[in-house]
Amino acid sequence: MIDKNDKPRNADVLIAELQEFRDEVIVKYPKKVSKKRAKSIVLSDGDNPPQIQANVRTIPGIITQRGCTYAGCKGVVLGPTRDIINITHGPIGCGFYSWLTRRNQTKPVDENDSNFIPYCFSTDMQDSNIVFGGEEKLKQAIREAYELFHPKAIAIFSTCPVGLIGDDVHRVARHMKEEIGGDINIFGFSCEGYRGVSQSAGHHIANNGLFKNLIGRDDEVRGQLKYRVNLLGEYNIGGDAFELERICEKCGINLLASFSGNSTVQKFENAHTADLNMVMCHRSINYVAEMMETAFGIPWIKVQPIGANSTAKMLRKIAQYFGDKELIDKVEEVIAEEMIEVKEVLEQARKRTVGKLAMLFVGGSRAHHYQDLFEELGMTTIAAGYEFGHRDDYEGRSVIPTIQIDADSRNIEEISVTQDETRYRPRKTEEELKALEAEGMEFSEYHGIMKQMEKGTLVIDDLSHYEMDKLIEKYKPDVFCAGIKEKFCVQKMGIPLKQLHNYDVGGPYAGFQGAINFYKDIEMMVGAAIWKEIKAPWENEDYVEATFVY
Ligand code: CFM
Repeated sequence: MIDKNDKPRNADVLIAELQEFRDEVIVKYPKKVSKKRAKSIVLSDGDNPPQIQANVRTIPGIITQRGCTYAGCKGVVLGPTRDIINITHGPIGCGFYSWLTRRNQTKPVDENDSNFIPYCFSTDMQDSNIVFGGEEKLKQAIREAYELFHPKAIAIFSTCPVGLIGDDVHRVARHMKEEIGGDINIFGFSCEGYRGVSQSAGHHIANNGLFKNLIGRDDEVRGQLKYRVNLLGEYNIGGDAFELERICEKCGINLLASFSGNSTVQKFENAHTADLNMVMCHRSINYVAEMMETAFGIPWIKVQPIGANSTAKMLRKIAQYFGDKELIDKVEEVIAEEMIEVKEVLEQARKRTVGKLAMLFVGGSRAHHYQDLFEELGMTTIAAGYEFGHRDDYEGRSVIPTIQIDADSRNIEEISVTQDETRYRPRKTEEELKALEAEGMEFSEYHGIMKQMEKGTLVIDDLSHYEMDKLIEKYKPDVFCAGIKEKFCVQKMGIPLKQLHNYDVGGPYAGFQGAINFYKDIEMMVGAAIWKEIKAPWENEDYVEATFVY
């Protein structure tokens, strides 16, 4: 089907064709669908990103990449914390499919440190619970979990049926906190799968819960007093957080908490004693950054430690913020040291990667971040998009005031946060902040994916399976980045697919060592001759036959 040898390689030719492609694809849909999809498929335009339709419902019948609100809350934001028992209140499938598939890792400090990540806790709701209510079963599950493990905290996550039948997980949480007594922290999340249009709603609900139930409960100032930072939106997939912890430690930066890779209850409770919040994944955690700034006075900046140059940039930003010569010098020394191996491996990899094409369709931030790594490899991203990003993740935060709030967004609780009476403490004076801004430092800002993409390249929100097939057929990218749902369909078309959610079996990809890993993995994928040999079953046979195995 795909002849990889006759693919057009000239970027200008490609870009000219992209507009045509967009129209061809849209035309194939029924009229109403076509009208709607047209608003989510746009061409990037340098510094003037066009308006894109995002964070709206997927059209029924379209095969989407998206996940559900429960996945965003339980799987994404709270899942990576090792010492909370996360109980899924619902049918067993919801718990099972969110059990370890994301490859978020953790490292207990010693054998007394709790680690519940390898477990799957579920109330395993049955038909009778749906009919007669599941609250008693949930209470029983909490009692059982407490007796077995004596955790510091238990969180309850609602799945779709819980909302439909009206079980009140918050009431159960209060009841069980009283029953168990002591200082156990028990809290619930109304993160039913259907509550929002995607997992993005779950992030917001999780952020609210983090703020209400965990952040700010422990005021003790621990560890070194200088350079105290948090890293928000880093989930330790494939060990990313371990690499970033290593780099911070080497520079003498005190990373108090990452939200929530390799985290613990205590790290969340104590995070408000930091002097700077760095936001890595804007989509999933910008709410926590905003709330912590309002309540405690901690400024936040967007960082992006995916790619060796981007990691260096992040370190320089931290050093610039603290403005301490000692840190500035140390950071430069570490960058110089780390870059030696980075350059060696990159030079080797580039022999096979320069000029190759990539497409990235993942989540709400990686489709952007990973473009830096491809850039370092000399590859062009000709099409990219998020599954569930909002307009600000595409066009930049400046469009936030113009985003229309629809019924689906209103469904998510907005908590009002005010300045903490005793603990609000501006980390910098107005003048200091202004001086930093004059030097080019940007606070509370994210410019989105589109400004980085080459003019004329395709940006597609909530890519459908049909659109993906067409993109691959026409452009024959050298690597397609997406997730497990796309992986084998794409590979059957003779194109290697890199999972950018769980990294397949790879990682870490963050930081300097992560960049090295990525260069090697991508070099191997785009340089392998085997993909040309792959024939999908339908290319050899008129029809595909299968027999049942049971
Ligand atoms: Fe943020 Fe993530 Fe992502 Fe995300 Fe995700 Fe993920 Fe992702 Mo999968 S929090 S938005 S909801 S960076 S699980 S670690 S890879 S879709 S791009």
